[in-house]
Amino acid sequence: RPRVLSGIQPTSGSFHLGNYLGAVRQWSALQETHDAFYMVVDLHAITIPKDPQELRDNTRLAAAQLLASGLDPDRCTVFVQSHVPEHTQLSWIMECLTGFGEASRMTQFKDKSSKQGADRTSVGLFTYPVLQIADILLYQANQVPVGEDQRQHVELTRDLALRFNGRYGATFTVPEPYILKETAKIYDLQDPAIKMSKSASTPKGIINLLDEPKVSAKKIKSAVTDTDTVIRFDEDKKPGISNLLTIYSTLTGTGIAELEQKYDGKGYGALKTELSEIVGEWVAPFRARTQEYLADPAALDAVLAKGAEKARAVASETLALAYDRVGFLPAA
Ligand code: AQP
Repeated sequence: RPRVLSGIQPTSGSFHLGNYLGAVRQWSALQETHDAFYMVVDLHAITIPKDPQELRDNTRLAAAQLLASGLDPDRCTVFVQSHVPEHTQLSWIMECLTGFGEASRMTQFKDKSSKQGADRTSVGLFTYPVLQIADILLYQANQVPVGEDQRQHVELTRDLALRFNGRYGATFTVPEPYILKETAKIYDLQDPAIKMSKSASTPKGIINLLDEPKVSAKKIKSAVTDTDTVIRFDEDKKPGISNLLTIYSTLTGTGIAELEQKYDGKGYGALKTELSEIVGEWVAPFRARTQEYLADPAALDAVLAKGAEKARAVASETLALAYDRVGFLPAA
């Protein structure tokens, strides 16, 4: 079976709808057809200062949400990045192959560092895409299911895999991004020109899956749309309505054309009210399942320990090969 790998940061508690529709939803589908590895990327999370206890809690919370989203540890490998030291070990080799200029061109780094200012931006935030290269190449992943915002990092991973293979001989699988067009980018409800994001969105613009449904309903009802009244998918002229249609369509499996027909002649209010109900109905079992997994941290930790063991078996083999190719003397 082809292999996939992806990860999510244990940043601030709840996953948001962008994380779920853009990435995690595909992950559970892919576990049926692929040899799938999914991780909570706690090493990436500390590129921005984190309270240690919060990080620990959020790492378990992220793992619980992954399982609640349908990832089945018997059908895929779910683990925590820091449990597999090979990630940082391969990352160093990749740092030595990555140009300073090409790392500087990563738009996510440019955006985040320009907001923080040079002195508050860590070197870790700069090298984060290189750690991501190691994450992917260690598992010889064929595909990387992510949202559009991660495309550039996967492209860099491809460049580096080819560079390593060219210099040292065929070693790494060159991965492809796996990005579904319809859900590649879920937009902020208050500003449909930007992606829904923990760090950039205002609380009103972001739907957190673990929030009370009535909180999310209020946000959906005050989502920014346009002054027209026609419900039609048109990302250029009607980005707000198009975003709501995308969310509605993916959560219910109803085609966009069917939704346009259903809401023909009805106002934006009707769409927003019904979408609020759909989101509320969808999150209820998700929230309950997440709480169940959290209620038994020992069982959750055991799932993660087993996942780390499976992940290390693959990662250590790839790292040993890379160390050998680079010319590191084997430890006697
Ligand atoms: N708005 C989005 N639309 C589609 N996909 C998205 N992803 C994130 N936002 C959207 C995808 O979710 C996966 C996990 O991303 P992450 O670990 O970067 O999660 P995050 O830090 O929670 O994402 P944010 O909110 O975007 O945080 P910031 O802005 O702080 O970096 C990835 O596959 C991502 O593409």
